[in-house]
Parts: sequence; structure tokens; C-alpha cells
Amino acid sequence: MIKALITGINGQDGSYLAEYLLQIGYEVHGILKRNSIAENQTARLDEIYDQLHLHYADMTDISSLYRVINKIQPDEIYNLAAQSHVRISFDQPIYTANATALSVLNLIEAVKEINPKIKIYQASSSEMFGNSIDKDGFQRETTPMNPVSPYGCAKVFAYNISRNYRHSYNMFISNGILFNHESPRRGTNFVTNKVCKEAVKIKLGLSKDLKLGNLSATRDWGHAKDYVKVMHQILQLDKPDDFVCATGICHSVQELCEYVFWKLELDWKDYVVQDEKFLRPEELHDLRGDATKLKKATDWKLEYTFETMLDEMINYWIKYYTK
Ligand code: NAP
Ligand code: G4F
Repeated sequence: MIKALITGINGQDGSYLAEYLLQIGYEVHGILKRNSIAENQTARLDEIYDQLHLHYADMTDISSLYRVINKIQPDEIYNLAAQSHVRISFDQPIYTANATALSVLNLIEAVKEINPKIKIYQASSSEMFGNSIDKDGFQRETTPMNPVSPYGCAKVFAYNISRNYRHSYNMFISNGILFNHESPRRGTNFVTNKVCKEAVKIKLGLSKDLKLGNLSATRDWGHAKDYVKVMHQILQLDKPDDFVCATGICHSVQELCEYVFWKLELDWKDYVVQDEKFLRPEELHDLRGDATKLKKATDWKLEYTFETMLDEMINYWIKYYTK
């Protein structure tokens, strides 16, 4: 049985990836960091909890990572753990640098010492590009990286140190540069799930309005279930490399609101209000990825569209509030 270790296993992507790897016959391990309330922490893993091997460790504590990796001796590590919220990274920049940047060095140093042959997937992000866009309107592997948030800066460090260890020590470390991906399991302080949840509450008379920040930013939104398959495919290639993963289609936050409220037979203009609290000190305006390199290297295909993904999220919240 191939053994995988997933950091961030209880997050959105970690939970879908764990399900996928179990389905294809892996032995799946994951780390959990200590939280004061243990019950909610594994909510996204409820259905597969008994099939998993969970260990306490924290990405900021190299001794805990060393202990777990040495004990498990995994074949593959999927490094998904991070402080992943861009707006919050402005409030907690130093924690973000520790949990999202230095943590990656902790992990790959531990792997280098234990067994440098372990394959590592690093969860890199389109946020690394900042406001750089190629002339044709897309971002791709060769687009310059000019991050505009502490989170983006941390991810650039993680991306570069992963490449540096790949080249210096001949380690199999690949970066998936993933554009935004969502699902009903997305944290509700990210814009897609916030809009779906709050619009459903408005429809059901449980809320009166929806406070948002910048409505004109555009994102290339895919479904997390489609994207975790790429993480696995990238580690099955002959050589480590870096790949953009994106749909190539972008929508503005306003278009997102228009669709979700329209689906619920409401007019978004009657309910959406702007609140400065949700603006960022520096905004990343437009993201649209070109996944040509990934599509040439793998047989990756998208099952969800922007609309079917949002339909699933809207239905999740309708069920949640009417059960
Ligand atoms: P998420 O839902 O926020 O999950 C993050 C995970 O990291 C959680 O399981 C969290 O555990 C864990 N974690 C945070 N700090 C930790 C620490 N110090 N030690 C151990 N675990 C820690 O994020 P996601 O959406 O699944 O994203 C997965 C990865 O892909 C992240 O690295 C993210 O930055 C990156 N990424 C995401 C997207 C996207 O659109 N979703 C796009 C590009 C890249 P707790 O919940 O217990 O804190
Ligand atoms: O949903 P968001 O918070 O996602 P963001 O900042 O693009 O980051 C996500 O995607 C990255 C990949 O590009 C990941 F690396 C990262 O970990 C994370 O998963 O915001 C999307 C857009 C932004 O332009 C934001 O300013 O929505 C805008 N927005 C407008 N009102 C809002 C809100 N974002 C949030 N979270 N909350 C609002 O009220």
C-alpha cells in the first residue's frame, strides 16, 4: 500500500484529497495541530474518520514533523497546511510567515534528513503572481511573481525554497500553482461560500443584507474536488516540476453575486452593501490561469463549471438551514 501524509488534512483540500487517495487504495495519514476544541476540527473528515491515521503535529514545530515523518515513513507528502486567508495575513503577517513560509522549510529539512526520496507536493498559489499579467491576460508558470499580500510573499518563499531543495539535493518536490478553488467545504470567510451562505439566509428570511469588500476583483474559480486530483497526478510524473492549475475562465465578485442571487430568484442589488472592513490594504485585481503545461503532462479534466459548483454550494446551505 502506498503511504501518503497530508498536512492540512482537515482543511477544504485536505479532506477531499484524503477521500480521493483512500478511494484509489492509499494508506492515508494526516497531521492535526492542537486546537482547544477538538470536536469541530475534524468535521470535514467525519465520513472517513475511521479509515485515517491522524497524528498531532504543528508545521511551526520541526521536532513534531520529524517525529511523525520518521514514524510513518511515507512515500508521498502533500503539504497543504497554511494560514490560507489573504485578508487575515495582513492582520497576522508574522504568524502567516511562520505557518505558510518557514513551515515548508521545516518540512523539507525534516524530509531531507529522514529520507530525501520521499516525494513532496507543495501547495503553491496564484496569489504569488500578485498583479502581474501576461500580455494575453493570463498568468502561467513563466509570469513574474510580484505578491501583494503577506500570504503571497510567504507562498513565494515556499515556492522558491521547494525549487532550491529540488535542484540542490535532487529531491522530488513539485509545486502546484493552484488558482482559487471552492466547494461547500470552503471556509465561510472566503467570498464564494460567504455569498452562497448569506444569500440563502436572506432568501429564508434569516438575514437582511450581505456586507462585502471589493466587487470588481476577478478570480478564476474551480471546484476543489477537481483540483485535488491534480495534486496526485503531479506526484506520479517521472520528474518533479511546477504546474499552473486553473480553469482559464474568470468572473468578478459582482458576477458571482449576480448568479447566486439570481439562482435564488433575488436581485443582488437589493441586498449587497459595501463594507470597508472587507477591503484589503493592497488588492490583487485579476486572476486567470493558463493550464496548458499541466494539460500536456497529465490527462486532467474539469468535471465542474463555475455554475455547477455554485449550485452545489447553494444547495448545501439550503439543506443546512431547512433540515
Ligand atoms: P484551508 O481550508 O484553510 O486549510 C488549511 C489547513 O492547514 C487546515 O487543515 C489547518 O488546520 C492547517 N494548518 C494551518 N496552520 C497549521 C499549522 N501551523 N500546523 C498544522 N496545520 C496547520 O485551506 P485550503 O483551501 O484547503 O488550501 C490548502 C492549501 O492550498 C493551503 O496551503 C492554501 O494556502 C493553498 N491554496 C489554496 C487555494 C484555494 O483556492 N483553496 C489556492 C491556492 C493555494 P486547522 O483548520 O486545524 O487550523
Ligand atoms: O475568497 P477570497 O478571500 O480569496 P483570495 O483572496 O483570492 O484567496 C484564495 O485564493 C488564493 C488563490 O489565488 C489562495 F491562495 C488563498 O489561500 C485563498 O484560498 O477573495 C476573493 C476576492 C478578493 O479580491 C477579495 O477582495 O473577493 C474579494 N472580496 C470581496 N468581498 C472578498 C469579500 N473576500 C472575502 N474573503 N470576503 C469578502 O467579504
